[in-house]
Amino acid sequence: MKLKSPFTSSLETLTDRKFIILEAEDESGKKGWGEVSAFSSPWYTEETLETCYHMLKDFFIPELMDGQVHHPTEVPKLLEKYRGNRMAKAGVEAAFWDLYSKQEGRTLSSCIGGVRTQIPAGVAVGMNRMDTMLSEIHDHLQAGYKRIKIKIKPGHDIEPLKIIRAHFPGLSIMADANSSYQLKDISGIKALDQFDLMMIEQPLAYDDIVDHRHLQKHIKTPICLDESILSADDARKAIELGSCKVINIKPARVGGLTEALKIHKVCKENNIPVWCGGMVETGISRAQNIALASLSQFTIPGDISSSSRFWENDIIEPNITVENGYIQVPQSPGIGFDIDQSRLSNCTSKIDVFTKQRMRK
Ligand code: OSB
Ligand code: MG
Repeated sequence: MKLKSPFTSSLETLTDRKFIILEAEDESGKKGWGEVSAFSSPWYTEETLETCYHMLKDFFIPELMDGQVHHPTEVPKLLEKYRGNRMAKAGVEAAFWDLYSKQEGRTLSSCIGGVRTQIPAGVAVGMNRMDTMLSEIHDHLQAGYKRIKIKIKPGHDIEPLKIIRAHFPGLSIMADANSSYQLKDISGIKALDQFDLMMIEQPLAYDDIVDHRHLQKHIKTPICLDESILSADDARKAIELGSCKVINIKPARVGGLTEALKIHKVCKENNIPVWCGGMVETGISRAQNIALASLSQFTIPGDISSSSRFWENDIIEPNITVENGYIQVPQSPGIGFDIDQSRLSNCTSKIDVFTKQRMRK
């Protein structure tokens, strides 16, 4: 799927997006949908769509076909013996969650303990020319977004934030560094305190928890961890150390909704606010994210925007829309959106079918 316009972070410019879309079907023909939102190259996590395909085809799907899944939380248990590869695991678990909620005739939100009927929308703005960024932010505010996230990196931080803050004095702004700073840049990061940011996301290394603790002691701006929180245990350790004051939860990054729910629980017990991140993904993942963000500890608007933020044509119907800054949590069973089959087949390049029969040796 081609993005409407390129999206640039400290690490990568995305112009096109490929996905693995999973459809899980039960004996009665009910279907559930999931998405693997790994990227084509390993710039955000170590996984790629190719490694995910390999994991799914050669390990995860055969394992699930051999076993019995009565509830989606059993998916991570069955896959536990395979290390890592969280995005591949999250994609297949997502299909089971959608299928399970449809079998139950309930919304995904209610199956996972959601309490909100609408969630506040937020939007991420990539690095760009200053005038482009300003008009983009202006348009997003016009469309009702409550919160803007700006991508930053050393050398592209103070200046853009100064200008943006001057143009939008009361705006809720957060900044995402995607691990582009080092501990020795501490004075540069401290200078960001003047902009009254809601938080700075993942300033230091993608796999660091300890150095963020040192940094947090020296800056006022709350640190939010994204890349370095892969599990509920990571969340517990980061909170215990004081390495962050906020956590971004993305089901894809942590191995699926079950682990995301565990992180939510740890954060709730420790009064750490959370928000739901995004991966420039299709409506299938966005729908799952909406359900997740309906849980009580999601008190901060996440990177959950409308289908039209990145796509001319999303693969779900109806499209996700933002009204007065909010997205309604859908009321129909499962993820609550249908798949636009013709749109999906138009952008599909390859289909594999796995059945119990075929998997039996
Ligand atoms: O770091 O949060 C991130 C997009 C792709 C990969 C990582 C990140 C992002 C975003 C945009 O910041 C989130 C979105 O709107 O989908
Ligand atoms: Mg991030």
